Amino acid sequence: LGDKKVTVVFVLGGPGSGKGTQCSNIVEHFGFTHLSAGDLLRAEIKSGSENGTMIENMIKEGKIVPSEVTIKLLQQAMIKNENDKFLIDGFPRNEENRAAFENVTKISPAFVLFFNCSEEEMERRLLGRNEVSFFTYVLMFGLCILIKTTLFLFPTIRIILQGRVDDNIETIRKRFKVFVESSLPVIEYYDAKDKVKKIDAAKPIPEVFEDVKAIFAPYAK
Ligand code: UP5
Ligand code: MG
Repeated sequence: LGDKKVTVVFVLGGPGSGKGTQCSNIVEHFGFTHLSAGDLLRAEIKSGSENGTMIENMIKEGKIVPSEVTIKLLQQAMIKNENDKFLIDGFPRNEENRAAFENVTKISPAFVLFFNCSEEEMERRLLGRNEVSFFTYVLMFGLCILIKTTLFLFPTIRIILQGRVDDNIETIRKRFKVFVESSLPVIEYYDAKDKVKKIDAAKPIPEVFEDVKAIFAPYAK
């Protein structure tokens, strides 16, 4: 990153704990730039990069993509963006991610926002997210027939509406296991340094954001 001084907040929590949802709120109110490691990896798959197939296979299995790949994407995104305040969502996911990021970028986070939520609730949310896209899918199918567009448009619509390949019960279980075994130790590491701000993420979205707001107050625009 050269001479650029940046403020970084790591946003961590289990799959479906609400990281992405709350990051959007923080962006709106506090002028941070949201970098979701998962979104960057999914964009890399779509771009047809040489690593695409490897990344896709790892995401389908709920495994953690090698640090070099993710760190490069995060670094590029931070260099490209004018902003100096970043929310890094869903990274670091294991000790190796954490150590490599600090070594390569020399950045340590201002703090770590940790969304704490039960697996039961997270599972409900993730399965619900796929249901929504399935519903939209059926709706679009009906619409296609209704307006008599021959179904040639349908494959395109299907790609646009496709839910996440990892929001099925088998992969969700794998993601939970990886979270407990590999990602929780990262939160413990930062907790020992007094850097973790833990949020009860089981509450409704606006209530969670009230708690988030209190934490970000010093960063008000
Ligand atoms: N929702 C949100 N908040 C709610 C609330 N308070 N009450 C009720 N509903 C709520 O939310 C999930 C769903 O819940 C949404 O429908 C939302 O409306 C609802 P979201 O905000 O999307 O939760 P989030 O925590 O962002 O869940 P996500 O599924 O994105 O978490 P993951 O950590 O699993 O996904 P991520 O994209 O970070 O990673 C995916 C995969 O990429 C990983 O499994 C891994 O294979 C790979 N990866 C790496 O290898 N390395 C990385 O560094 C990052 C990712
Ligand atoms: Mg997310």
